[in-house]
Amino acid sequence: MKGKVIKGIGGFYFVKSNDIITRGQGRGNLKKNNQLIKIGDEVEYELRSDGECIITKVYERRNEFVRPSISNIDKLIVTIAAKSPNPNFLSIDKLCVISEYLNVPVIICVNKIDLLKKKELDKIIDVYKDIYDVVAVDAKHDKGLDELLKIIEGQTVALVGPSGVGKSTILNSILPMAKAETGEISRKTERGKNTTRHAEIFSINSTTNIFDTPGFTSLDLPDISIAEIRKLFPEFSIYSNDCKFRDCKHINEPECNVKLAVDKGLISFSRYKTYLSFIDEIRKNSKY
Ligand SMILES: Nc1nc2c(ncn2[C@@H]2O[C@H](COP(=O)(O)OP(=O)(O)OP(=O)(O)O)[C@@H](O)[C@H]2O)c(=O)[nH]1
Ligand SMILES: [Mg+2]
Ligand SMILES: [Zn+2]
Repeated sequence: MKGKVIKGIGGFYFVKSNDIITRGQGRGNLKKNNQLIKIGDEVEYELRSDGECIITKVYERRNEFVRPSISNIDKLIVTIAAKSPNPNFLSIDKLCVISEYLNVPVIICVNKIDLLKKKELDKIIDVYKDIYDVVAVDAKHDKGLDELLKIIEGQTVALVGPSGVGKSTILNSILPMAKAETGEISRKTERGKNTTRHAEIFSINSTTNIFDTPGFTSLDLPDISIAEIRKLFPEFSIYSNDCKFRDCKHINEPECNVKLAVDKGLISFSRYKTYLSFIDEIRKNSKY
């Protein structure tokens, strides 16, 4: 039988097929390495006499993420809080770069807009509004979710982002029957407490699905070279054709049109700073 893995807990997976959910485990080779089955996987499974199932095969994935360990999504909702916790632009941009690398479109969802003045909020939105779809919401008070719903209608999307930004609250606001657990952020550190422990897929309607995922603390860049990373900043592309050197890396080459665009404020300085620090990170990790 064919089904979809919608949740995994402690070596058990929950496979959904025609609205029936069966608990099971991976067979042999699949079982040895839990990472081999990801939430979102289309799988082949066999029912056992005790009502549980054995997953025998994972079908080819359209795409797969390492962290969170999910697969087969149409869009990634990079979720941030306007405040508490404050946005960490490096980790936001890392998620964007990973998604670009996998060819998965990004939506930036700024939550907790009730906690920040409009002027301050616009500074965050301005960094992304010309690059990605940006939605601003206040999930605690059910504001702005209609626009998010419009963008994700008919698709399978995943809420990802640091602990405490409100991913599970957004899910509950869209789908109250999800009843996902939410947790206060720490007053002292202003960080979330890793309330959500497992990725899980929730169906909003027959064609729209949303993954809630655990917050993360650190992420690795995809395994790419310095020459490749610039392609993962989509806003560079319209300027880079006019750099003097065709292979310009936009670091300190003369007549670099990307740097010029940064100086003119046409490319966000925050994003460019991220770009330079990703280059450093690749250099440090490179074996050569
Ligand atoms: N003021 C305000 N608080 C919010 C909003 N959305 C969520 N919160 C609060 O933020 C805290 C964290 O929310 P969660 O939904 O648990 O965050 P999460 O991203 O799922 O966190 P993890 O599961 O740990 O990754 C809770 O106390 C929520 O009530 C919002 O729009 N405004
Ligand atoms: Mg959560
Ligand atoms: Zn350049």
